[in-house]
Amino acid sequence: MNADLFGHDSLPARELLAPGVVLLRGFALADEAALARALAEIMLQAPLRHMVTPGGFTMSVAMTNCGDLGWVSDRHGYRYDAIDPDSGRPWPALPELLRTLAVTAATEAGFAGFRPDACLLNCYRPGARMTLHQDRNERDFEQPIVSVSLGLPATFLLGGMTRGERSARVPLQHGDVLVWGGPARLRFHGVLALKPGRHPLFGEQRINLTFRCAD
Ligand code: MD6
Ligand code: FE
Repeated sequence: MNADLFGHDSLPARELLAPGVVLLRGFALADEAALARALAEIMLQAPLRHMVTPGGFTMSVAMTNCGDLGWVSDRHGYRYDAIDPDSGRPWPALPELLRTLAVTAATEAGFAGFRPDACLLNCYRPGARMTLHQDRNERDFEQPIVSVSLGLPATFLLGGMTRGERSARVPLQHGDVLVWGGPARLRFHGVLALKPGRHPLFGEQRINLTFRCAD
């Protein structure tokens, strides 16, 4: 076994899960402390909130955004907006550290030329989950999505092109980065209810960052 390709848990550092879905295990670990500081600052400027779906349900995942555009949901639908509806101000800027991490991960996964202009922060407390969905509010589906997992582990559901298809279960750990694009860009996906636990740096939660090119 090659120690450079395989981590201590013997799983490959880079794995093609499906065409267009690349898991980069531990890719964000080196930046964990700086990421924690950057995220705390963003959440001070734009606090986490539970958005409401167009159908009137309050989401169990708490969210906020940074970047030129932020993803928002309310009774009118899903959209990207330059203004935080809770404050009436622009979203916090995308920190260079986050942009570099996302662009480097995309390139590493075979998606050179990623231009992230939006970063959605998802915060899961125990019991919170994300039902199966497609990400289709972005303008250009040629651009990938880069997803960074921090804190408690979770089970990601990798579905097919239709909602009814069986999903694969992908365990995601602190520091893992999932790059999602090309033929996979419109696949259904979700996250199972978070199990209780405590992470040394992030506490009793999982934070997921999804970097997108929305505009
Ligand atoms: C999450 N992720 O991991 C939710 N979307 O908490 C997503 O919804 C997602 O990981 C598009 C591409 C990658 C993702
Ligand atoms: Fe998604």
